[in-house]
Amino acid sequence: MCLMKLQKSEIEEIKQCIEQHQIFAITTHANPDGDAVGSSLALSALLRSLGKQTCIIMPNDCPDFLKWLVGYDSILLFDKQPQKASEFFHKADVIFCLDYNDLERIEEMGAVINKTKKPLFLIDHHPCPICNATYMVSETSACSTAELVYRIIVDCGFESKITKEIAEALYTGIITDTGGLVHNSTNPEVYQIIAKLLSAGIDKDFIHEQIFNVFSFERLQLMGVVLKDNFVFFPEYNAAYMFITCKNQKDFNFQLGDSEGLVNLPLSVKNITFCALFTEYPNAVTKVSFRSKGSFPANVFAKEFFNGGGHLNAAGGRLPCSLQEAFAVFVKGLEAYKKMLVL
Ligand SMILES: [Mn+2]
Repeated sequence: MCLMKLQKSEIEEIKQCIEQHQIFAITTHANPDGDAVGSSLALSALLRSLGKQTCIIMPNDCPDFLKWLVGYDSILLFDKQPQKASEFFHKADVIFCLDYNDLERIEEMGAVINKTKKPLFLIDHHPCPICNATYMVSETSACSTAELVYRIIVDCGFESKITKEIAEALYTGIITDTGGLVHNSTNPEVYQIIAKLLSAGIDKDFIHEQIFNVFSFERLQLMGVVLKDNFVFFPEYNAAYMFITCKNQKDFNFQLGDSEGLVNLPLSVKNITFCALFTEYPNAVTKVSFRSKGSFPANVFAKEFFNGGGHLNAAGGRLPCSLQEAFAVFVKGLEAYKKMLVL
C-alpha cells in the first residue's frame, strides 16, 4: 500500500499559505458525515490556535449524532444562511475544500465559491479531484480526510497544538469513514495515529457511544421492515438492493442519519459483493448509496448509471425518476457488469 508522505515542498507551501493568510473559510460536502464534520472542526480549531480567523460553512446540516462535537455550534449552514455564508466567502483569503473533490458536488454553494475566485485548498481522499485548487492534498490511500488533516498538522510541525477537542474531531472522522475501523483501515499508520489521538486524552468509549448508539427505537423498526420487505436479492449477480419509500420514512419518523449502516448489511450475506440502498424523495427523485467488496468499482457504476461517484467500495448517486425506474436502471447495470460481479 502506498503511504502518503507530504513532500518537503508541499509542506513549505502549506505552511506559507497558513502564515501569509488570516481568514480561512472551511467547506465540506452536502449531507456532511463524520469525516466531513470532524476534519473541518479539527482544521478550524488548529487554525484558530494559530491566531487565524475561521468559519466552517456546510451546504446543509449533519445528523444529530455529530452535534456533540466541540465547535459544532459555530458552523454556518449555507441552506439556512446563504447571505452570511457568501459574505464570509468574499471576506476569506483562502477557502478550504474538505472531503469532496468537485465544487459541482456542492451545487449552489459551489457556484458561489467559484464566483469569489479565491484560492482553494483541497484536502480529500476521493479519487480524481476535478477542482481547480491552488493547494491540493489529495490521497486516495488515506482512510479519511481526518487522517490527511492529522498528517498535515504533524508534518507542518503543529503536533503540540493537538488538543483533546481536535483529537476527538479527528478520531470521529477516522472511525466513521472506516465504519468503526472495519473498511479501508489496513494501513498500520492509521493505528499509530489513533494511538496518538488516545494519548491526547480522548474518551474512545464516550465517542463510540455518541456515534453508534444514539438511534431511535423507530430507526431499528424501520431497519426491520426494510430487511424483511424491501430487500431484493439477485443471486445470479451476487448483488442485492434495498429501498426506503416516502411512506416508510413517515411511518418511522425518519431522521437524517437513520439509514447510516443499513446500506452495508447486504454485504454480510455470503457471496453478495455489491449492493444498493435506494431512498425515495418527493417529486420523483431517487437517491442511492452503493457498497461493494473487493475490486468491484461501486464509484464507476455510480457514475455510469446514477450521475454519481465516490470511492471504490462506497459510492452514491441520484436520478430524477421513481423508485421503480431506478430499480430498472440498477438491474440493467448489473447485467452490464455481470462479468465483474460473477467471477
Ligand atoms: Mn471522507
